Amino acid sequence: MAMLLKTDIDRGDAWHRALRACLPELPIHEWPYDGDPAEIEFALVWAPPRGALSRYTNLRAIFSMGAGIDHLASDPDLPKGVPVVRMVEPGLTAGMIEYVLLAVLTHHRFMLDYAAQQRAKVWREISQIAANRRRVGIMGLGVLGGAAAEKLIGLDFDVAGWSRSAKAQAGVTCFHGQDGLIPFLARTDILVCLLPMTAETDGILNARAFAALPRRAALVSVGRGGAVVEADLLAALESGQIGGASLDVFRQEPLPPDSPFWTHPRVILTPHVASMTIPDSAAVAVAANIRRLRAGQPLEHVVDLRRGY
Ligand code: NDP
Ligand code: OXD
Repeated sequence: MAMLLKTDIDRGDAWHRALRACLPELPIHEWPYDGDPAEIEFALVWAPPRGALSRYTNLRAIFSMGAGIDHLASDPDLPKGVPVVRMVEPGLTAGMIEYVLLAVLTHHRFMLDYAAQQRAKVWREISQIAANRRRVGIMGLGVLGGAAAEKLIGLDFDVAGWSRSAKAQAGVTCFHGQDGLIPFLARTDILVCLLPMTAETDGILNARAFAALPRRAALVSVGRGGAVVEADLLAALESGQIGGASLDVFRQEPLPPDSPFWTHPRVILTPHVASMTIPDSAAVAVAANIRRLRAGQPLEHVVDLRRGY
């Protein structure tokens, strides 16, 4: 039996090396694989074409190469009854913590304003605000949101989180569900969106949500672009309701060249790189899960496809 590997960016060699070190007994076949489909027991994939996994009739698990599984859940021909496992691994978490801290500190310390002043050769101090007076709100208090919250608390920010179900995390003011959304937004100066893409989160950051934030709040969008209604965000940036945004994910990726976000002076834009799965640490996590399955134990981090994450 073997594993089918379809990587995100061109990192096939790194994945082969990492997987071979952790699973020396398991042959790895890189996509596209023309051999016997019956050999494939596991798939570790990023964004396979629709229907492509349906030919592997002996699949026991599909491992998403990323934390998000929308690239799989959107496939109507995904093999039925095969567990889909999202990526939870320390390298991916560490990268997201770095990006969220970088973005929150950028807005907290007025770096967009100072960049504009630099372009205009203006020497002017803006009054600093203590971190404990800055209210950061994290939408999606899961593996990544929870880890980012912990580090922000370490920097003394006033941190809240919003999730689907009720949660408790030390130092975090927790809100949940539809009833908790507007009160959560109303106390948030810097909003970090780390929600997965689901039917419920589609377009959740819309004009109503932006209006609920304090004036000149900042947005850090790192979950999925579909959460943001881009026209509403542009309008909120134009009106000054949103003071600045760090945008890593977009409804259409790559972002079309005519998108106004490319040149917006109040936007910092990155090409969906807030974090990346790191082959060395991810292979350890995938191998541990495969060993659990072989030992007759339940797989960890299996997603609920009906819920969408
Ligand atoms: P988790 O599944 O651990 O956490 C998801 C969180 O979102 C949970 O707290 C969940 O609530 C909450 N949530 C989901 N749906 C809703 C809803 N309708 N209302 C309120 N809260 C909701 O995921 P991860 O933290 O591992 O990853 C989050 C997302 O980050 C990924 O799905 C992916 O899209 C994105 N990502 C982006 C990357 C990038 O480079 N830009 C890199 C990696 C991930 P509850 O706790 O109640 O279940
Ligand atoms: C992920 C991503 O879901 O990189 O891991 O977007």
